[in-house]
Amino acid sequence: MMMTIELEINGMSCEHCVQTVTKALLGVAGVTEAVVSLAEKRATVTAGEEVKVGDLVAAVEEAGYEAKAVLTPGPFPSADLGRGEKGNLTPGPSPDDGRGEKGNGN
Ligand SMILES: [Cu+2]
Repeated sequence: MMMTIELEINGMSCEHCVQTVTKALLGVAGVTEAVVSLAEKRATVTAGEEVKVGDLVAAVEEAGYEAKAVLTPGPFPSADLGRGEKGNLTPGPSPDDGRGEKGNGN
């Protein structure tokens, strides 16, 4: 089974750096895909479950860049979804509010 690992990459300044980091990531055994974004300082790596985040970080650092695992809480179907969506907040009062739930103890 494949998993997706997100890394924050620091130190990249041009497309060449992107290539270098991409190659470094692809050089890790078990990695099938590595998409590196210069603008976002982000690497999205698709790899087998046996691949450790530490291995990826080490590979990037060996190539001369800084890498840091980006923790994604819970299942994240697509990182593109819900990004910069407007109207995602619920400003209205929720029906459960104002019931005087607190102050029930003591
Ligand atoms: Cu460069």
